[in-house]
Amino acid sequence: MSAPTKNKKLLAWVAEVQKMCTPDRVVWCDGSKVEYDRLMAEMVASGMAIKLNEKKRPNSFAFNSDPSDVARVENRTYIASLKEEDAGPTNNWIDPVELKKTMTALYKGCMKGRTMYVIPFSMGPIGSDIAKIGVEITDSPYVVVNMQIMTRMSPKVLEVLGDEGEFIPCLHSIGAPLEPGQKDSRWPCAPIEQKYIAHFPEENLIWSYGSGYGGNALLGKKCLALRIASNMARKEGWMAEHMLILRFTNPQGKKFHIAAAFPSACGKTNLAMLQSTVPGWKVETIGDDIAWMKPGKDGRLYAINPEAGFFGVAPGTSKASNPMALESCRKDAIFTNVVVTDDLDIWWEDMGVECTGGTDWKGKPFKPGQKDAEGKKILGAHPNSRFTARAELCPVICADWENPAGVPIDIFVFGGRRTTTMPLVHEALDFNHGVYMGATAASEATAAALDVKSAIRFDPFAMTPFIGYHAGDYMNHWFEMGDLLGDKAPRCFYVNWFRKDKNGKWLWPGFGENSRVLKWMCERVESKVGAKETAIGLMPKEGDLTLDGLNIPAEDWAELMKVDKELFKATLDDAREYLAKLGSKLPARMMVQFEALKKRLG
Ligand code: OXD
Ligand code: MN
Repeated sequence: MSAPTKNKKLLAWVAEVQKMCTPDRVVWCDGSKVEYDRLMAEMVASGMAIKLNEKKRPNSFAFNSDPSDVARVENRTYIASLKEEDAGPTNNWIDPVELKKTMTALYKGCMKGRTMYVIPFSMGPIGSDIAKIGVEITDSPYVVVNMQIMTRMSPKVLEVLGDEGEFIPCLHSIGAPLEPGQKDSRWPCAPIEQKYIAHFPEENLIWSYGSGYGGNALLGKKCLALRIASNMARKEGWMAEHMLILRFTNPQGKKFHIAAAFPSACGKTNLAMLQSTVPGWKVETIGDDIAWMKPGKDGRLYAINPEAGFFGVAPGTSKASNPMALESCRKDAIFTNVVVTDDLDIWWEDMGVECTGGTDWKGKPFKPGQKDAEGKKILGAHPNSRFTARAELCPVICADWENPAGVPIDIFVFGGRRTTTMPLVHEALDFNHGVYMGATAASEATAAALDVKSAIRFDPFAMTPFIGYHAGDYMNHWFEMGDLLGDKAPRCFYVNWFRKDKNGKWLWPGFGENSRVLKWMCERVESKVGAKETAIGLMPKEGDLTLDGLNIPAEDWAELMKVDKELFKATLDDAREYLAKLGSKLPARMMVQFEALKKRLG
């Protein structure tokens, strides 16, 4: 197949990879429907894909991965910067020269018996000055079809790239060469000790080997749009963040744009597609996972969603929790590691619909409610099973979601899952205080991740696994962006939807009702409401956060908004200990904020 580009750098790289990986053939991808249909037909024929019931789930397919290849592998993810101190304590560092040697040995001949696909793609609307072009080379047709949904793939990308343009090379192999006559497995991949998800920040280069799943393999997402982009953003004066973006419009038609960062299991996709319960206020989705933000000519911060689809966690997604996500995958969707029902539709735990039976994610017969020998419920869908859905199918997608100029961000929201201590909402005293709030955002550890000393896990800006450089430098970049934006910087808020009472009952209904909290934030921005100054920040005054129709008893509300200074003080040692791990790169301004908070707590 002749190459559809004259870009010398791209042609040279493709030739070099072809020589190293020795595929049987090379295919340049164009993102077309013909290409999508052909690859799906091939995967159905080989047994890798299951075509779902055309009447129930048009043009949709299900895949089951190998049980060893079901999630991002953080302990096999590397930042191979030239100097170790540039990767910092939150990343796995490895010497780039050594790593290239190891990985080159693995890549040698790794595509034997397979097709090498070349995927030019744009993260962000093609041609937007916030967007970036990447090219992924992969031997996985599953990756190609997912990239068609998650990124912009079209001949226009190569047009914009031109003969001399720059792109981010993303090399991926499942690491499973096929010998002549060898039967392929349904989900070929390499064993864990051969898996590497590697980033070379000085070269803006990504090398991934051995896994075919999610963020390990769809390299536009976490690898490019967060790890490599965060590093580029710092050098170029913009921001690449693990944030959803939404528009909230008030009854007068005034639009507010909110970017929010939450660690996993905090309902990020649900918030991005929230159905407002506040009369006259409307939410529209711009993105559910990643925001790229750049100062505009007017000095405000403009955000785009670099992705074109949602790669959402399936279990728990229901008509009650997120009807808009369900609607987004009503057709043209890919499902990975869910239950395929007897009538060839899909199902997962807490989907809110009945399932009479089917095949579980491991390919075994399944009926909900079955228990294993130890009496534990057998899960039909893997807890990290996913839907890949086109953003344009989301019924509440914002008309401006593909605006190349982006949308101006008014509000940053940080948060985590805390059953105690953190009130429902508080606002930062100023931007630098907001940076401290984001940097010390924490969630309660699950039993499996409980660390001996502390029951809370810090996850600054929900970026721990995605900061492509030293976390101290990253925090400093946040402060510097605040300096640059000055009084045009977004206002910062911290929320906690997960507070419980002494008996373990949720104090806040969450989901659509979270719109009441967002409304208060917007009214703060407009100076329509005042706030009560507390030791930790600014909080709603009596009656400013409307609770009509919620039936929240006064004592529950008081508990939800309580700032227990003693409890807060008890978390300060954990925060100091966490920040100290960043060593000399911890910005001095962070400790200024820490000391000020300590003093306010008395
Ligand atoms: C994701 C993640 O998959 O944050 O979005 O892990
Ligand atoms: Mn994410």
